[in-house]
Amino acid sequence: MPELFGHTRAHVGARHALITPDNHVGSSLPGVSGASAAVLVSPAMGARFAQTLLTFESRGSARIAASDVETFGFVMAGGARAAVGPKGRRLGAGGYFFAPAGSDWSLSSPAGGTQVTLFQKKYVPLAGARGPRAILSDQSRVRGVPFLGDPAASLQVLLPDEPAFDMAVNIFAYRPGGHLPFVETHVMEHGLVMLSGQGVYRLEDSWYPVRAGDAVWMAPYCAQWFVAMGKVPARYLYYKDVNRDAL
Ligand code: UGY
Ligand code: MN
Repeated sequence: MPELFGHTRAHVGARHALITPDNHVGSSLPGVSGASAAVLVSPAMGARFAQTLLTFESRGSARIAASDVETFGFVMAGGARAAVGPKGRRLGAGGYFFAPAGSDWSLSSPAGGTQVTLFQKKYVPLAGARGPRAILSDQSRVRGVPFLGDPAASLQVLLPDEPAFDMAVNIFAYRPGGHLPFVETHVMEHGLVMLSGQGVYRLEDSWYPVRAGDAVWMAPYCAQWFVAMGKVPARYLYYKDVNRDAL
């Protein structure tokens, strides 16, 4: 729903940000053609990762060369062929891929209007461990488990929780009225996009109504809490850095 002129729910602060769909402005990114790329979270605002929304025309593509950056991509709507190094398959809505640092990746032959959320960070290698593997999968293959035993808040963990992986990406699904059990403050950073439904997010000492399409950045130690509101479940996809020492 568009906001009244001159008004926005967006807020960009030093330790958290809310970006709503009416704020998006596309950038042109190397390797991306026939697509708009809205960089919603980035080091330019203080984050240590990037969260980007790609929206493809039917002749669009993304062809990204191998580097020290790792990429997680989640198909929000539509579908496209995804390839990571030599592995490839078509992903529909809910499909996702993980391209480790050192692997090239691509998205091609998209249906017009396909939207893909990317989380990207510089990989932090772990001494003595091999790097993480490429993944092409779908949310429907990942079971949701009650978060800390609460059936009103269910968590799907999309990437393996193994020392090689230094990023986690999960989906949280809340029944109306379901909420995080307590106000979290932790060293891990988050990038988040609301997939469906609505609710209220507490970020530091502010409370924001949020709904599908909204993106949120939470810096390390940003106090955070969520409650789902309304008649339908609320779901969000989120990133966090994991499995590495603080120093
Ligand atoms: O994994 C998490 O830290 C998660 N419980 N945080 C959040 O949903 N804001
Ligand atoms: Mn958290």
